Amino acid sequence: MGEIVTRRTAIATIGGGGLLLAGCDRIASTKSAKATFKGAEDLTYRFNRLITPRNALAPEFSGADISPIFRSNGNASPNNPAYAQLLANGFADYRLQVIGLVGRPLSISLDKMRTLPARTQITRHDCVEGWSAIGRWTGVPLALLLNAAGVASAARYIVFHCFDDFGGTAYYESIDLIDAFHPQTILAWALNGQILPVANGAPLRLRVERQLGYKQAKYIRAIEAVASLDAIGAGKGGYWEDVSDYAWYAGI
Ligand SMILES: Nc1nc2c(c(=O)[nH]1)N[C@H]1C(S)=C(S)[C@@H](COP(=O)(O)O)O[C@H]1N2
Ligand SMILES: [Mo]
Repeated sequence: MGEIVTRRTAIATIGGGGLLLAGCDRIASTKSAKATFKGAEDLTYRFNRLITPRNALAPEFSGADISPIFRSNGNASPNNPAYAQLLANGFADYRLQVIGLVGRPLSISLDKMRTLPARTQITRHDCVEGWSAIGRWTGVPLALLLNAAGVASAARYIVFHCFDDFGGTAYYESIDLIDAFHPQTILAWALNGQILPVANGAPLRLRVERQLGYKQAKYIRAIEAVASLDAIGAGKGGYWEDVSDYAWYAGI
């Protein structure tokens, strides 16, 4: 039962978001049409929240279901000197920054991340471009880091700042606190039992399993707790949301 409801919601979400707009550029370019789509997206988001329990889990699969190859999409190798330097040294000098509206900002090495309690999950990744892959992810629950940092009560979103860029604009994404504290939301450092490859987001990438592929930020440099998304990029909360009107809440 629950699965059917979830699928229907996914279709509604995609229809109200990026794919529909991609097919309707002319209509969407008028201001009022954009406002209507935005309204529909907000409604879909609220509807999803109404019918899906706060901590509903995304489906998990068995080892036999793992895709032989987990393809890479978007940037596959950040074109950034700071990243290249970190990579050349096996990320020994990498520090994940946890900043913004937190009581105790954190700066955590990859070695430290690998000693923290980890969660492993086999899940399906769905990209809006029309492909899916099942992979086994291991990483640190984001909730653990956020609790260690002490998220301030004014915070409403968690923003992910990435090393890679498109035409000079660094990739960024954001999620709300419900997804940030969801048990399957992890900062993955391994894929299919191997150290996370560069093509899939080394050294750390987000897995937020109830949303589409573009929300799964790779090459994470910093995590920032914020009260509003207004000052992040153009204000819609993510790179593709800002440049292509993709839905901010990409529920599946
Ligand atoms: N930093 C960063 N994160 C990113 C992207 C990107 O280009 N840069 N692409 C997104 C898209 S559209 C998808 S489908 C997935 C692809 O993840 P993969 O390369 O592991 O398949 O990462 C998402 N996160
Ligand atoms: Mo994607």
